[in-house]
Amino acid sequence: MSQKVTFPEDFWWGAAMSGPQMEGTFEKPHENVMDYWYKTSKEEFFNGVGPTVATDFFHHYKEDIKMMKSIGMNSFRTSIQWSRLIKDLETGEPDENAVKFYQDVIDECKKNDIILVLNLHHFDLPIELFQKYGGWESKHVVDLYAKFAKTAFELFGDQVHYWTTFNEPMVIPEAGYLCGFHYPKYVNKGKEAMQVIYNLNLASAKAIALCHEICDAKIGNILNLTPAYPATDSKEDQETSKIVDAFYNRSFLEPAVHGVFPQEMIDIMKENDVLWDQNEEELEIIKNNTIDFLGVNYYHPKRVKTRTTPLDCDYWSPEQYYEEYDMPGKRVNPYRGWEIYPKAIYDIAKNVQENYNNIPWFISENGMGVEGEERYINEEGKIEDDYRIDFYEEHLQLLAKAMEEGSNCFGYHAWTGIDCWSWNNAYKNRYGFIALDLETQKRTVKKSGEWLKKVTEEHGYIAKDSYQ
Ligand code: BGP
Repeated sequence: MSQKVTFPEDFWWGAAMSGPQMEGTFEKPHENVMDYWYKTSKEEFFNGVGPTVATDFFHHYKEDIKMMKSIGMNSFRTSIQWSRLIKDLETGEPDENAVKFYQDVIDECKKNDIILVLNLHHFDLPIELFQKYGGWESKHVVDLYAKFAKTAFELFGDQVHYWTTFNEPMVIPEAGYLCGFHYPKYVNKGKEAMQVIYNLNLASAKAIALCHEICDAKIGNILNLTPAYPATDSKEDQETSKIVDAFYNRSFLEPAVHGVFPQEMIDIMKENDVLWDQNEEELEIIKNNTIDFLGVNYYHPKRVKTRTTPLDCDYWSPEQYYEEYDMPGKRVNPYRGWEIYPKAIYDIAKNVQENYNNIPWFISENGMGVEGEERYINEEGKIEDDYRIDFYEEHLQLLAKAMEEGSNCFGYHAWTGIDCWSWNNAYKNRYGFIALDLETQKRTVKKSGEWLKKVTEEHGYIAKDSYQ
């Protein structure tokens, strides 16, 4: 029997994007780590395409914001690039062109009655701060980030009502220091990764303190929560999944909401002599400056089993406690290689409800990247991305169920509004409600964009199936 899946009338519908993936590098006073990575290793990027032009939001923001509004979005997130806004990285003095650009984006959102969420960091540390100070391993960089945040709040804090300190902070140590996916591409540097986790939490708390002092706005943090499911019911695998959860999820979720770090994580670090450098004053700052709301990026779960073969490296790493479990029969998005498991969205929602004060939260990213979408173009020139609509409907149904049971979710943002550049996949996998022609920069609404409009008008949709 068909069932209507409904959402509150004031629910946020929208999408997330980010400065470094959208704007292009025009007129930026500094390069960020991703710009530098591309400049020095072009061959590592799909078809050699870099962030230089990207989706050219820098020149197209007016039409883009209008177009996003036209497909029903009432809210959207983008990020201010540190490497664009700040001219003098040591003092936090802003760059005039950048102030004008971000002010224009804010004005355009106001004009179109779109709630803007401004994020302060989307993997885009200015490269000089990595080269001079070692990047996020350095507490001086934490203070420079706080200066950047202060400048942003002073400039725009009276006009932007929702801020976030970081996008997926865990990806910085995980992809940059443990797995080697992102610049600086270190592998298994566990001790350094732990210091980065601590410093990012400290930076977030410092920015929250400044936001509350300077503006009348709410501030959150956007975390990629990847529930860690054990391969079997065995006690060992269950314990392993708790350790993985502590290092990869709770390392940011606990301090963000409760102001403290997970005790089992601290115990393991102490046992292995890799505890980060911390002091009482900093821990107080983290304790006293927690988030007002939580953003959750959810793409795929993490399936884990207890490690049976020793990790081949000289460094300590949380990976020595577990191995990825390749579950037979799992659904996978073949273009990105990520498991599709909508039920995790329900599990996340219940976890936030039951263990994190039922804090107001929203899905800040969820989506499906597909390669070669031009094969789905119909006679009218529109991409018929039914697979994406199915993906959203399945996830939303599980979200609605958790909300019916009381989880305090106030919105759903997809990744992404308009196809955008990605960290070394460049434009291989497309995620947008709106297609981008890279040659002409022409934007065309996809079928999923039309679907979104209808969903927002009807505050829900009729489910094709009942997903569990
Ligand atoms: C998230 C990031 C986004 C975006 C998305 C899709 O982790 O916050 O920036 O890129 O993933 O992933 P990808 O672009 O790697 O396919």
